[in-house]
Amino acid sequence: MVRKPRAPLIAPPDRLRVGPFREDAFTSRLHSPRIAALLGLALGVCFTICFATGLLSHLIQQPPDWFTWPSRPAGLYRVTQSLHVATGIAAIPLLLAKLWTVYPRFWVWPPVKNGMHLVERISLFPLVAGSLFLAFTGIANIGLWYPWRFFFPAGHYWASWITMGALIVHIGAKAGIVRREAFTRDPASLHEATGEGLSRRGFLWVIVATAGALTVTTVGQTFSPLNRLALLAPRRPDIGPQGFPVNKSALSAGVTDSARAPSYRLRVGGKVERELSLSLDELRSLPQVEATLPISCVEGWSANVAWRGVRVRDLLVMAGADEEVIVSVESLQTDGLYRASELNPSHARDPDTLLALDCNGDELHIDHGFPLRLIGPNRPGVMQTKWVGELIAL
Ligand SMILES: Nc1nc2c(c(=O)[nH]1)N[C@H]1C(S)=C(S)[C@@H](COP(=O)(O)O)O[C@H]1N2
Ligand SMILES: [Mo]
Repeated sequence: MVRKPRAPLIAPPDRLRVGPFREDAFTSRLHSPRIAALLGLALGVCFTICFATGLLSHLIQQPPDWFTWPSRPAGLYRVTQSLHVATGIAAIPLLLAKLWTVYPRFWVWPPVKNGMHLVERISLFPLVAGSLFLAFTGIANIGLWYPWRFFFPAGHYWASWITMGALIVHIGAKAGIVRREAFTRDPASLHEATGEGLSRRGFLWVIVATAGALTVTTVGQTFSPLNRLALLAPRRPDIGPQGFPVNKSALSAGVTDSARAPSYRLRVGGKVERELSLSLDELRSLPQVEATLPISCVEGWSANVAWRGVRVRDLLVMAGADEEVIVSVESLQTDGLYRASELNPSHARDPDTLLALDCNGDELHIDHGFPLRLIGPNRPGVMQTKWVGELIAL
């Protein structure tokens, strides 16, 4: 069956066809559907990985009833969050190149062909604005720079849903052209277009090289063989007191006095048979356990550290807490979003979930959480509470 081409909704008068609306207004051969399709594919892959890993991180930090994040494999969060940040960074040059390639389409004539075309064009606004917003807020967060009033995780999270919704509409509208341009055309057609300046193939190489260079100069913040190349990463995982970075110092958390107070006691309370109150000497006289575990910050850096301390599980058994209990780990810090975190039963019972007294062979530095910090396998850095004062069985 041959479909009749649909008539335009309204036919705009030809005398409006001036400036960028002229037929030959954009001459570069780089504004090509084939480049747009290839970049679109690469962006689709980056966005999907970035969205899935970001969603996962959100679920881990704010678990709904149906979601439980296990404590094993110990390094899984480190991998998913590194992927989130790396794909987000690689998407930026791809996105800018794609916008440049397709922006002449903004002036297509007639501006609206039919209802579907209108929906597709409207969906470009949340797609482009959302992508730019996510890229900007993500990069700013990596640099701990918050030039806005909203709460970063919430804004970044909701923008990602809007962007992905618009992306699905966009993919629906463009699947045919991508199939044709990226898969069924002869690769030699990249040579086809004549004209001056950069070739299409050269343009694609520049973009791939830029995305690659950005990845290589940032991923060393989590992938140690590339440490020395992490020129653009704000954190080097091997630099900081005791050989690894600090996200929040004791001074800025306002705990310098309470953490050093001789009257310091770890309290274990809530739904327990016996409340405990343990001095540092008493904690040191309990069985000490060693574990090498990463700090995996949501901002993409991670560092492996050798920890030593008391098992949370042992303390819960001493206090007579239920096996299935959720434990709130509370800091001496009196305010701040990250002053407490929860251990689900999988994490609370894990033999490597510790309240650490030492790291890399020495007593904890105060910026790493002296006198006592939580460290457990497969947890985001924000949930590795420092300066722990209390465990509360909920
Ligand atoms: N009490 C408290 N603990 C905290 C934080 C905090 O702000 N307050 N920041 C967390 C974050 S975001 C990270 S990445 C890790 C970093 O630990 P480090 O400073 O020892 O590397 O500590 C976590 N523990
Ligand atoms: Mo963090």
